[in-house]
Amino acid sequence: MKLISSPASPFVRKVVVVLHETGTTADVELMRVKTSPVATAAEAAAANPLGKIPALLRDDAPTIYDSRVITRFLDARAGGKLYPQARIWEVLTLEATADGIMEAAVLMTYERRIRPQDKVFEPWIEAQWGKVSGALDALNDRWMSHLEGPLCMGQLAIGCALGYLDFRHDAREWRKDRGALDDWYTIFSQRPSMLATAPTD
Ligand SMILES: N[C@@H](CCC(=O)N[C@@H](CS)C(=O)NCC(=O)O)C(=O)O
Repeated sequence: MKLISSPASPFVRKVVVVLHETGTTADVELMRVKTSPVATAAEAAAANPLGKIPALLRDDAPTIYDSRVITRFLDARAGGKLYPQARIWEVLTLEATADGIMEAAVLMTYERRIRPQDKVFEPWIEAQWGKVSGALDALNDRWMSHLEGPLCMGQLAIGCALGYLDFRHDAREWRKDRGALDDWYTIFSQRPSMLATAPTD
C-alpha cells in the first residue's frame, strides 16, 4: 500500500504513528508530496477528491482518505486494539478533539504562509487559537484520566496535535497553566512511535 504523505502534516503523522504502534510499517510505502490548499499535489488530487493528505492507496481495494478513516482501517487490519469497544465513544471524542486542534492550528499556519501579508486577518487567527486553547483547557481539566489510561487512538491523536503545536506554534506556549497535560505529554512524547515520527519540513 502507499500513503500520500508529508512529514510536516499532523494528520499524516497520526497514520504513521499507528503503523508503528501496530508493527505494520513495512506494509505501507510513504509517497512524499508537497501540497497546499492553493497548490494541490497531483498525487493528492488523484487520490482524494478533496485534495487533502493523508490518502491510502490500497493494493486490492479502493483508495481511502481522511486520517480518521485510515487509522481505523489500519488498526482493524492489525487486530483492532486502538479503538476498544468498551470506551469507543470516549476514544472517538478524544480523536475528534485532537483533529479539531490540528484543523485550527493548520489553518493558522496557512493564513500566515499562504495569504498575502497585507490580507492576513488577525482576528480570524486569534479565533482559531481560541478553539485550540479551549480544547487544551478541556483536556487538562476533564480528560486526564482517559489520557492516562490504556493506550488508544485518542491518546495518539492528542500526542500528534500537541507535537504540531510545538512544531508550528511554539510561541503560543500551550503548556502554560496546563501542568497536567504538560506532564502527560512529556512522558507520552517519548514513545518510540512518537520519537520516530517527529515532524520536519
Ligand atoms: N480531515 C482531514 C484533514 C487533512 C488535512 O487538512 N491535511 C492537510 C495537510 S496537514 C492538507 O492536505 N491540506 C491541503 C488542503 O487543505 O488542500 C484528515 O483528517 O485527513
